[in-house]
Amino acid sequence: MSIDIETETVVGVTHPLDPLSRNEISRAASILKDGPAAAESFRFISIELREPEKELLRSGAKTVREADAVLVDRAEGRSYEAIVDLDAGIVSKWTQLAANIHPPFMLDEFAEGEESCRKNPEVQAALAKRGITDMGLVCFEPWSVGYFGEDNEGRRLMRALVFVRQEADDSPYAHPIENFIVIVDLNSGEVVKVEDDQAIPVPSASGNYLPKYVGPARTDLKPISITQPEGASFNVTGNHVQWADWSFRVGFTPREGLVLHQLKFRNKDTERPVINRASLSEMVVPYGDTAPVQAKKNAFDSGEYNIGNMANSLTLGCDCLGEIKYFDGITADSHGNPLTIENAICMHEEDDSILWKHFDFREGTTETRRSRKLVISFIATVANYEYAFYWHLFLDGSIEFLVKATGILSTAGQKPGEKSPYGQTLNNDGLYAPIHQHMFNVRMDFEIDGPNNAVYEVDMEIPEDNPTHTAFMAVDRLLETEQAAIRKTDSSKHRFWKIANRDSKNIVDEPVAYRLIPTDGIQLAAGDESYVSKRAQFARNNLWVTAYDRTERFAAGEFPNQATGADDGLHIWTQKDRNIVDQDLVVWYTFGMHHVVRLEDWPIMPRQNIGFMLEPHGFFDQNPTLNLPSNENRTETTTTETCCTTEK
Ligand code: ABN
Ligand code: CU
Repeated sequence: MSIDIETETVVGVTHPLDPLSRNEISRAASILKDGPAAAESFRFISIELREPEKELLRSGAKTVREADAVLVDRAEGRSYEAIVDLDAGIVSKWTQLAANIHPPFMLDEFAEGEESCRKNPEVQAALAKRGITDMGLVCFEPWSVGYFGEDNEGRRLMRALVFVRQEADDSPYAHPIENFIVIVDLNSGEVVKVEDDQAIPVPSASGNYLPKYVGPARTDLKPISITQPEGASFNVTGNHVQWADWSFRVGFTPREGLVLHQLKFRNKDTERPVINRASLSEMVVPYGDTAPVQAKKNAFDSGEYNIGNMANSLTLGCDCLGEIKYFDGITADSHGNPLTIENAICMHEEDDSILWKHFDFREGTTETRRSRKLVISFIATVANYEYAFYWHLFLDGSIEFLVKATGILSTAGQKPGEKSPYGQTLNNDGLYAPIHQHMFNVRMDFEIDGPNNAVYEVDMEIPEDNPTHTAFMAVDRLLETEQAAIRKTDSSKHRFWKIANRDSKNIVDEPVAYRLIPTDGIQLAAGDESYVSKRAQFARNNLWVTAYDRTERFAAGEFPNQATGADDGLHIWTQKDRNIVDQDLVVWYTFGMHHVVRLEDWPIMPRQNIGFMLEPHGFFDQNPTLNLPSNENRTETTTTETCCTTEK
């Protein structure tokens, strides 16, 4: 047996849940090119691991390495799904998708689409009429055309928003060319339409944030250095991580970015399953402005653009601080070549202030224990915005999913002197940023002490018999079917949801459980009749629970790009109204940020935190962290006292 120093895996041994290696991606592509995708016109949207069936994995039986691939034949404009058996070297399934199905953008198409616009004579002439002639400074932002009731004749289309920089590293978002849109056929590269409506002077005031524009940096902040003289407390073997009582496997897909598999917590020498698989399943960013260009802005950053493909290579000291373990993200370009996003995932420990404390005022003694969290994260740039996604695992069994939204507002132009009621005017030069929402859905295949779980809604209730007028209590209500489990947050009832295993009881004979604290539990503001709401029905409600089906992966469906929303997604699957009591079930939580823009969000937005918590709720028999040392952070002490224990 030999160990690869770089990856710490046993050479030649791959866990069935490990993402495809570069070699496996190349092999999948060449098997397809030698088979049904031989024509030069085929492009690869994605090539990723086809995860083995859960039951097969659980049984310990040998699994086959398989790839799921999505392709488009640019010549005929049709898309295909393929399964490639990498062990046998064959294409085991090849399916032509319906003509109205349009897979996400490929990475290469961002640049290709922009180039198609830039070199088009009609675009050049229309911009020249607006006084814009230096095409090198014009930015065509490659948004999807979305769906607004039109017949696009089966074409995959890009709807470019247009901005113009004043010099190469100027921020384009300060200078929108309002009422100017270019529609491009992504397959042919043809400019299909130039929408050149009422010209508004392009705002010219700068929106730059680079040091060379904003001047010298302040010098009063002293360095904070994070040191872990004995190294980090995690052990990593390949993609398997063990930290404190937690263990899990790290995954990465083009669509979701970071995936956590087989998350378990060791308790009294038993590895207890908590979540089998957790990931971002979809996003939508709808804008509330009715202005012609703005009303069609609604980005499904996962399903339209494959947010994992847009993951950044992270940098020590900037994106992550401390003793870091990085994982690469491996994906494919449009020709099926493997593409490594180096250091796409960062993992490190962070101090987290106190975990618990008590000062015994009678005895004059104090016990304090510090909290720390394991942070596993990735950051994606989706044109103007950055989204940093963090899973936080805490010593007491709590889990947090946190999104930090930063980057640059998607802006619009108005006549100088006017103030759109649909956004925040940002300067006196015609620039504003429309109101919008950032809606996220996280899919969690729970497995609390085993696959069969149930979900309760817990509300505060005031009993009728309330002689003291002080009564309130928490009342559990079992959610029995998929329809009954389509729920909204209700802060007036202090609502939360509990995922329980009714066959596994705690010390007081109650089902062990985790609770989902529905913070940031907002809903879609766009009306139900709007196209975006029909496509993003997952965001009309906060909680959805489905009976496990491996084909139900993404909240807005497998292929939401240009989709109507009538065929796929949570709202369709839950029409089956399956039983979800003591079943293998999946919990989907929708949360978000209602972004009423403020001046401070310009020219670059200080991060806004959005997320939710999962906390053990009777999962343990008592606080599981009594065994924490009191002196772990002591540096030097001259007394016999440790810093977190003071005895009389
Ligand atoms: N945020 C919408 C988007 C994503 C990728 C590329 C262009 C636009
Ligand atoms: Cu925003």
